[in-house]
Amino acid sequence: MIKGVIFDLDGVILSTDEYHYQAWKKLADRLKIPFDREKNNLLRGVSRMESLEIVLGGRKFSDEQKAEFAAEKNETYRALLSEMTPDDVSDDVRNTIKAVKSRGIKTAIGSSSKNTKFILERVGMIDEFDAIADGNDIKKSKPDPEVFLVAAERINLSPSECFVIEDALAGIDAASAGGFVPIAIGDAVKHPAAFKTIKRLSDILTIIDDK
Ligand code: B16
Ligand code: MG
Repeated sequence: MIKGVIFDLDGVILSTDEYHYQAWKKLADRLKIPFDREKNNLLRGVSRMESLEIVLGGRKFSDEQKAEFAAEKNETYRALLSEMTPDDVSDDVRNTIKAVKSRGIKTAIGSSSKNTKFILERVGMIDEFDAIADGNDIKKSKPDPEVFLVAAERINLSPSECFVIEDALAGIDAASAGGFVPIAIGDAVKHPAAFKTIKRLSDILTIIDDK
């Protein structure tokens, strides 16, 4: 039986994945590096510095320049985030989290983002989950399972008792590697290791009730 649901943040709870895209696109355009939505999909769930390496595509820059590029992207991203309000949370997401909790199931966030708490504060969801594990808690980002293992430990559950909801291929890899039950949404639905694929978050309620 499922006792916990660990939600990814960007691209699952919120559409901040679009802001990541816009911020990387702005940097890539400035550096005259080709960047499109397909390439952006490779950045889902991956840490900021690893994402930068993918954006740069092997072009040579010093570590100092790379640190500046990452800071520049984060500044653009944070400016977009600072415009967010509770209205950015969809009714489907709000109602699903409420319905999961009403079944006595624990909830957690498992995100690679170091901006997780800033985002959750902006949209008024900082107290919504039983636990938050994010990019500040881990050494290795997805596809390593570390962030989900930290989240599961914080809600006192073992991986096999938890769903992990992910929009990233790297996130499904991470969930599988950690022994979680991976549920895919968005770009991740093409991953063959997904236990189930969903179109909208509320679809997990049927899967929970069937399992
Ligand atoms: P930051 P998630 C991930 O969040 C994003 O999918 C990924 O695109 C981003 O590079 C990563 O967080 C780090 O984010 O620069 O804010 O620390 O999908 O795991 O919630
Ligand atoms: Mg994501």
